[in-house]
Amino acid sequence: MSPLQPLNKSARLAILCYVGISAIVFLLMMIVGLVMRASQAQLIGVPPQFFYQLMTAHGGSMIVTSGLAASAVLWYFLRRYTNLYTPILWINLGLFLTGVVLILGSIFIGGFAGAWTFLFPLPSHGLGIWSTGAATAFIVGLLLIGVGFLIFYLEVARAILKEYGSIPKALGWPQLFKNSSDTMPPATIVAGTMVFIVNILGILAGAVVLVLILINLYVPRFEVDPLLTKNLTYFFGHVFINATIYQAVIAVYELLPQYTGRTWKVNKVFLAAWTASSLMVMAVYPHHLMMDFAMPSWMAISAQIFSYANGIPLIIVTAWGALTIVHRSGIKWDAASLLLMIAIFGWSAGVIPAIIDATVAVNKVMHNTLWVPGHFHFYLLTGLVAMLLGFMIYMINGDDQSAPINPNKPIDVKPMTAADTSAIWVYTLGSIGFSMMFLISGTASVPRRWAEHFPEWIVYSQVATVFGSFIVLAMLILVIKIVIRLPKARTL
Ligand code: HEM
Ligand SMILES: [Cu+2]
Repeated sequence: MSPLQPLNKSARLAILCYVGISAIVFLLMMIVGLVMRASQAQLIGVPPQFFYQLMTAHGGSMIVTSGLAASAVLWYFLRRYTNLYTPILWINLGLFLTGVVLILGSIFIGGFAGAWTFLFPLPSHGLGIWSTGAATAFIVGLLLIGVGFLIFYLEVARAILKEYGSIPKALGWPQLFKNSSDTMPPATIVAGTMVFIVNILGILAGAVVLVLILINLYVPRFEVDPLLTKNLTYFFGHVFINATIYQAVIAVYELLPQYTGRTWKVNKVFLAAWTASSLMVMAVYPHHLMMDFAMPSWMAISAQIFSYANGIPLIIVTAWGALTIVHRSGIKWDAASLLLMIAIFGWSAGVIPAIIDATVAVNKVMHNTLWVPGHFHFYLLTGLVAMLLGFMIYMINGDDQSAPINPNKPIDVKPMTAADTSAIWVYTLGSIGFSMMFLISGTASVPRRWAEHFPEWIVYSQVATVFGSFIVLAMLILVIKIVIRLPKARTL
C-alpha cells in the first residue's frame, strides 16, 4: 500500500471541526445531565416542564453528537484505504449545524419536550405546552441531520465499493465462505461496510417516520399507525446509536497496532462476527417494543435471542484481539491507548445489563425504570465516549505531521501527565459509579423519565449526582486540553 498521506487541507479542517464541536457539546450536555440528576436529587430546583426540555435536549444532542464524532473516526481511517470526496464532510456538517439550531430553538424557544424519540402522537399532543410549529422545527431539524448523515454514508458506500468491488468482498465473504486465498479486507473496511449498510437503512426508516409525523401534524386526517411509527422510530434509533460504537471501535483496530508495532489480524472469526452482527443489529430492535402487547410474540422472542447473540461475538473478537495485540508487546501507555483499553472493558461490561434488559421476562418489569438509562449510560460513557476521547487524544498527542507511520515500529508516545492520569481514572470511576446508580435505582423500581422523585428514591439520585460531578470535572480537563491542542492535531 502507498505510504500514508496526511488528510488534505479542507478535510483536515472539517475533521477538526467535527472533533472540536463534539468534544464541547459532550461536555455541555453532560452538565445538562448533571443538572437533571441533581434536580431529581432535590439538590437544585428545576421546574418539571423545564426538566423535560432538558431531557429532550440532552438525549437528542448526545445521540447526534455521538454520530458526528463517530463519523469523524470512520472518515479519518477509511481514507487510508479509499478515495473519499471531501465536500461531503462539509455538507454533512452544514446540515448537522442547521438541524441542531432548529432543534435547540424548538426546545428552548418553542418549549418542545417530547423526548428525542419523538414518539407518535406526542409531537401533535403538546397540550398547550408546545405548538405545532415547535414540533415541526424539532422534526425538520432531525430530518436535516438525517439527510446529512445519509449523504455521508452513501459516500462511504461509494468509496468502499469502488475500491473493493462489492459488499460481499468488502465483508470478506470469499475468504470466509469459499476459502479464497485473497488477502483479507482490513478491519476498517469490514466495519465501515457493516456501518454503511445498517445506517443507510436505519436513517431511511427514520426519515420515513419523520415525514409521516410531519404530514400528520398538518393533516390530522392523514392517519398514521402508532405501532408502525414506533417500530420505525426504534429501528432507526437503535441502529443509529449502535452504529456509533461500530465506527468508534475502528480507532481500536487502527491505533493499537500503531502503539504496538503489530498488525491487527483479520481472521475468519473476525469476519464471521462482523457479518453476523450486520444482520443481527437490525433484527434486535424489537427489544424496545417488548411492552407492546400488540406486537407479534415471535418478534419479541427473536429479539431476545438475537440480542443475546448479537453483541457478544463482536465484543469477544475485539477484546481478544486487543488483549493479544497488547500482550507482551512492550506497549508504552499514553492517555489515548489507555482510554481505548478502558473503552473495550466498558463496552463489554455495559453489554451485560443490556442483555438482561433484552430478556422478555425481565423487560416486563424493568422496562420503564432507570435500569434502561443505566445500561446505556454504562456503555456510552465507559465504552463509546471513552473510545472517542481516546481517538481525540491520539490526534492531539502528536504534532509531527511528516513522520510516516511504520507498521513494524511503534509510534512515539507522549508520556502521561499527572493531570491526564487522574482525569482518565476519575472519568472512568465516575462513569461506572454514575451508571451503577441508575442500575441500582432500576432494581428499586424507580421509573425513568420522571422529573420528580419520591423521598425514598432521593438518596440514589444524590449519590449519582456526586459521581456525575466527577465525570463532568474530568471531562472538563480532557476537553480543554483537546480543544486547545486541536489546531496542531495530527491528521496523518
Ligand atoms: C455526566 C454525564 C451524564 C449525566 C450526568 C447524564 C444524566 C442523564 C439523566 C439524569 C437522564 C435522565 C434519566 C431519567 O430520569 O430517565 C439522562 C438520559 C439520557 N442520557 Fe445521559 N447523562 C450523561 C451522559 C450521557 C452520554 C455520554 C450520553 C450519550 C452518548 C447520554 C445519553 C442519554 C440519553 C439518550 C438519555 C435518554 C433521554 C430520554 O429518556 O429521552 N448521556 N442522562
Ligand atoms: Cu436497542
